[in-house]
Amino acid sequence: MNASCRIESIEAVLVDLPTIRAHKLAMTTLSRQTLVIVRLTDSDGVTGLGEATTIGGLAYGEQSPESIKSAIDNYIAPLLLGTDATSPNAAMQRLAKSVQGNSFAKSAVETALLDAQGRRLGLPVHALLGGAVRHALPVLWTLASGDASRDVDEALALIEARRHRVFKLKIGSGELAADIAHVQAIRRGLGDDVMLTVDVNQAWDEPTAVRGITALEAAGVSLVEQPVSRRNRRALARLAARFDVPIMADESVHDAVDAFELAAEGAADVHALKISQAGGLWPTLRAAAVADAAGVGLYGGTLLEGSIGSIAAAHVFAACPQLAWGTELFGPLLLKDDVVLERPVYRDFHLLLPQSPGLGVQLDTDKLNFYRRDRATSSVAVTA
Ligand code: MUC
Ligand code: MG
Repeated sequence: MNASCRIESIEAVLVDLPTIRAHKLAMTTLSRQTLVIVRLTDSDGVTGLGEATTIGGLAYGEQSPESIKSAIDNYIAPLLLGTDATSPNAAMQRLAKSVQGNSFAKSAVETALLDAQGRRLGLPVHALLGGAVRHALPVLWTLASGDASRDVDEALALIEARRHRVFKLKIGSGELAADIAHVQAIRRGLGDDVMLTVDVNQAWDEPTAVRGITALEAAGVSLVEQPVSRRNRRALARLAARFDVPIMADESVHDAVDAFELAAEGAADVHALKISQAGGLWPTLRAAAVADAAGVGLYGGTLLEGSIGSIAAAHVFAACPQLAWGTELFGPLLLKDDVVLERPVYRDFHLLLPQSPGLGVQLDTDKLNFYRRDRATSSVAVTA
């Protein structure tokens, strides 16, 4: 190993991509997604890619695409430039001392460090994480067009194409009765044998959640995700104790400390793992280990990342000993286009894990230049 290999540059680029249809969640409706693409170059000429996304600017979480880029440009890159490129752990330790929070930016940078190190060593990222225990990940699809009959048609076509056979419904944006009617209509359209889950994205208070989950159980829903505010762990625990249907924490569980506290309080039956919420690939594995120790089921979550971020998460989820609830790594399929040469492969209801060095994803620089936000701004300025 060349001990003098240094990090030479870190660039964060905002990319705006259209979605294939509007995607309606409790807190926002998306018709485009912004990727923060990180490109890192080392002194031996090796490059690494990373990505962070969120949903709807500041609608989903406390970090926006713009603040992720700003944290990388102004704080993270200056701390890492000139330091050893061959130890992602040492680099992340350096950041842990001087950058509080900013888990999304840290995740994108750790991904780029691991991608570069994998390319350097000729190993896929999952090998750097200790090795894959599965090479294909089950992937569900989120029905969120906002229209139940369109959702049913979409689901039937995806089952027929053998792309997805489990569907997550996004509810919580409207009145409870309308949300329940929506779930029941989709259940009727798809029949009793199709597995349905719901994500409330924190929209309910506890009494509404009690009424809502009672009705969802009757509709044969298999999993209820984040029914109440992420901060209301006690309510989550009461709901998990009260109902048979498993309750999943998503916004409530970011890292290993959250996983520990939730597990200690018996607050959820299942934890969603998200690389951005955890602050990287290794932190995701640490949160997974806590859940494993507590006997909590695991689910591979998404923040609707494109190909780079989704494949980074896939390497981690492939390395988790337990992944009882599969994944939702469908982000690339929701985007009309992406900034990579070859998009991830989905086959027989699964995402296939790349086996080539690093992430196994190559940047398409023409597409990056076409979709980057600063390019769009300057061309508007020229035509104005
Ligand atoms: C979330 O809240 O889990 C995951 C799937 C989807 O449609 O939205 C995301 C975020
Ligand atoms: Mg969720």
